[in-house]
Amino acid sequence: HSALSIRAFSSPSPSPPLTQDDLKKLAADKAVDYVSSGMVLGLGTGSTAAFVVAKIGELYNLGKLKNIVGVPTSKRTAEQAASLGIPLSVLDDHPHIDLAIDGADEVDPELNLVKGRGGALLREKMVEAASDKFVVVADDTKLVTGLGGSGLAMPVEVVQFCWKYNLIRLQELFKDEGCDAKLRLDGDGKPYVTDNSNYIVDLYFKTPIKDAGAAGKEISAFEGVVEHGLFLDMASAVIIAGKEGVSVKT
Ligand code: ABF
Repeated sequence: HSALSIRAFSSPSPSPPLTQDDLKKLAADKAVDYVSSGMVLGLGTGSTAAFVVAKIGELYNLGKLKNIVGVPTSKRTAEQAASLGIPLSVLDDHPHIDLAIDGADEVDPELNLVKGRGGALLREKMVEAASDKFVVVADDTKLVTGLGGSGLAMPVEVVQFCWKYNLIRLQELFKDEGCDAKLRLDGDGKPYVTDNSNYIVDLYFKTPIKDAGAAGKEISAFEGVVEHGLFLDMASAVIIAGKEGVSVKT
């Protein structure tokens, strides 16, 4: 009886706080507003991008998006999109992409990005560089004041041949910035192998990278480096979801 009366007189309980997944989904739904029928779409990789692919699949299956073609940035995304029935293609057949939507690991105030902690940086960079418009979706935990400043990995994809040689060269390159380089391992403690059969060396900086433009060029100049996770001047817009709502930065 007393429990009943408490329920009767208490004010309605506040809605539960938004989880990080709720925020990712909010950003994803907002990004899908940019999608229209007839587009060739770059489909990103990662948990935030997966919400985008799911929404695109939903609208496609409802007949609200017609004649779209998806160009996936990883085998994982290709599997998800195929399971939803989204028609798929590759850059060889669709070298011109209207819009790519993808997540990021770090976003700085100029909309420069660190990407690739999900391991898909090479295909992501190829697809996003071929896109008229590249929209990034993220929750506000991804915002940084300087790239590499989160203390988390800045990935570099390297060929397997003498990977240690390049790991040491990369660490040496940034020794003044207190950089530590580690070969990425999979869950079984074996080297992580990318969709392109390469390895990943993760760079850990103690402070933000001083000159990301110069750093990217220096990393790329090493023979045997395939790609790095600095995505500079590539994003057309970043959709950020936080507890206070969704904002679009351009
Ligand atoms: C892709 O997925 C990657 O570039 C990035 O590494 C990662 C972000 O994943 P999540 O959305 O799960 O944080 O966008």
